[in-house]
Amino acid sequence: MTKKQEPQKGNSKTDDLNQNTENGRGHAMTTNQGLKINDDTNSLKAGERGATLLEDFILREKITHFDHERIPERIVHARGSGAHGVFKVYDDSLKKYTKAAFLTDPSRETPLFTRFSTVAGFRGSADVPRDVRGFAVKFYTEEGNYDLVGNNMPVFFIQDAIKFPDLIHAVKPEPHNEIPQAASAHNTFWDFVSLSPETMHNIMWLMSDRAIPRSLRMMEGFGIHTFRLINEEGKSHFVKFHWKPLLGTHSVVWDEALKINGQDPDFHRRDLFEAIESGAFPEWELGVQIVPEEDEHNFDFDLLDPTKLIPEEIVPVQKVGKMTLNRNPQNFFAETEQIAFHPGHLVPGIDFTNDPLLQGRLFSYTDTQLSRLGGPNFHEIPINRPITPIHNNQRDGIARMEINTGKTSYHPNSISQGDPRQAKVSEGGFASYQERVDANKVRARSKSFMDFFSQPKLFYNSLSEPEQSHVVEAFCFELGKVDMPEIRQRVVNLLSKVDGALAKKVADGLGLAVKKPEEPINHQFGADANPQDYQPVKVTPTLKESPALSMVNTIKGSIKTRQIAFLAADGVDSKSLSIMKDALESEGAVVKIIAPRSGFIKDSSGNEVKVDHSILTFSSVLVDAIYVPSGEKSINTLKQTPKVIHFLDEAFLHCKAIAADDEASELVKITYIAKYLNKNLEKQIDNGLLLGSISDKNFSENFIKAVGNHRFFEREKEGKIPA
Ligand code: HDE
Repeated sequence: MTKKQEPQKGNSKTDDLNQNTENGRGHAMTTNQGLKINDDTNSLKAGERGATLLEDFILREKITHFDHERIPERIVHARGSGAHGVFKVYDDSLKKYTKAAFLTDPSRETPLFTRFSTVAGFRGSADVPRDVRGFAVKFYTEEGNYDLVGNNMPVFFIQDAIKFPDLIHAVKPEPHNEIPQAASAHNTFWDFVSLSPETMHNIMWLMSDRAIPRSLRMMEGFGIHTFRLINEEGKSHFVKFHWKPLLGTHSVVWDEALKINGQDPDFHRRDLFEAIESGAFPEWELGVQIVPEEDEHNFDFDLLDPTKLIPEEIVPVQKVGKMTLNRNPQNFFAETEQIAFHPGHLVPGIDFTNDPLLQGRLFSYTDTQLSRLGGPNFHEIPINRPITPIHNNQRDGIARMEINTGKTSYHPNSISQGDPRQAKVSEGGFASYQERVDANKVRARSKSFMDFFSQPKLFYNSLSEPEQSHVVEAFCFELGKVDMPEIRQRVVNLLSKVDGALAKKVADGLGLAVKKPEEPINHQFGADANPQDYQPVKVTPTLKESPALSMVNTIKGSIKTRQIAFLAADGVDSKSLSIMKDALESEGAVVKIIAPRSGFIKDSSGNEVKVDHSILTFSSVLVDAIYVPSGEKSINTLKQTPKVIHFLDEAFLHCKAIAADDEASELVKITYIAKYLNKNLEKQIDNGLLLGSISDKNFSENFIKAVGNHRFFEREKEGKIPA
């Protein structure tokens, strides 16, 4: 385990939050009015066995506060986990594009708070449904708060904000019975999708392994929309923002995700919390794709269309700085729950474009806080307030904290000498980018948004074979849960526009045929619009494949923070255990001793070894790899423990690295791994199944390599073992 580091102290946001922290250690208990409490255990009664008295203000205060503890959860992204951190830009190379100081001054360390989330599930739902993940970062800059409110996928389902309530109503539990929780696999979602071809690109990402991340620390982040960077001279460049995790982008497999949600619904939250507590601070590089204004129309898609990405092979991602998450919140509600993000929280040097999805978001995020956080003063909640002072003429409202002194609350005024005054641009005043607009007021969508299929195809073409087959399986699962055949059929028809072979495989899985749709397939247009104006247009894309879209090409090799289960029982060989444990821990991995019972086991030298989890309370889906140390007695006990056999089979099914030392191979031989593959286990099957000896130095090195490879999907080609 990496050594625990002290949380960063004394950055401007930490100091700011400290003003509001409270800790009861060493103090007497009081009411909210500061009165010391003598008895917090018994209410005031008319006699020991008598009725409770209405005058018991201590009881009333306590119960009343309790009755109002809950606030409405977020309409979307209700389930989330967050952490504090810092951002530092590498150099001043972005100066030619932006005047945002936090993006250009390498001497600045900007405090921040990042919240990751699922979208569809309720606040108490599990962490690993098939879903998009929110990736929202609030930078507390010296020029005010800047929020980059993105997702872990680079595109969105819809092109215009006016469809957002429809999309969300379709994916949330169905209104008549509130089923299913945190799942898109149901009629209403796929009904909406089947009638809205613009969803196809994000749907392809949603059906891919990107929708079931291994860890929040191993996800990319994307701002999705095209934004603007504005430099000192007022010149604008288009920009797309990316977050690239230094641990690489990795996922679990679907069968594993289903099981994790039962075994540990807090899987991602726990993983993030524990990594930060142990000092293994997660890191991401901020990347930018910059497009000069003159090149706006040089792409085969519209830069304002949020269902499109700019392939990295066409506009490379420049890595400009690093975010490090280094401190857990002290109180989940006060920080992670009450944080309020808004894509409209800007600083000078960054501005919007006319992406119609972004434009709608600019309204929604403040509006939703009014009911979620109870009024217009949510910016005063400690986690939301900027580190810069706030001076304006806004006043009052529910739960106002600020005591605004002075005789004026309007502008212009003479009584306060005109203060607070407006700031010139040269003083840091924000001035919107002066984009020239000359158009009719219309309810319409641009023809340049009507290519719905070439980027989903690009995404599919760019995936490796196992990734593609996971997409097919995901479609079959999701549509298998749709019980209206006409909806399934419409989705298969749409898929045939993306990729014929994909559509055929999904159709086969569902027992359908691929049919040509007879009617126009886009159903999203106004009552008086000409449907033909909204039908898909065919575009021949410049690129056939974009290798950056496949997780095969992500960063691999590190085993830092990877969880390794050691299966052991009494009599485990002390050397076999300690040599591998030391080797793994020196690379930053986390070893968990799993035994048939809790407490301690005795190793071959008679020493007590602490058991982290009994096999009853643990499962292979919670770890990245498995090692079985030798020791005859231990192996004999494990052989007689059915859950151990299942543990190994399941890890193999999920393509994880497994190593067995000496006689531990005998245990592997009685699993399905041996039966199913029907091969001589003395020989290595793939680089992820290692049957060797701890006395051979290469053994632990090869295991470390195997864990660093993440998964061995080539196993899936041979079929799947029943586990
Ligand atoms: Fe959001 N979104 N969204 N969204 N969104 C919310 O704001 C909304 C969209 C995203 O951890 C809500 O405070 C509309 C795209 C994240 O607190 C709400 C539209 C992207 C989070 C809202 C979108 C996002 C939210 C719910 C279409 C990626 C969680 C609670 C026009 C670029 C932030 C809240 C957190 C949260 C509205 C589309 C990301 C209702 C109307 C596209 C990461 O205001």
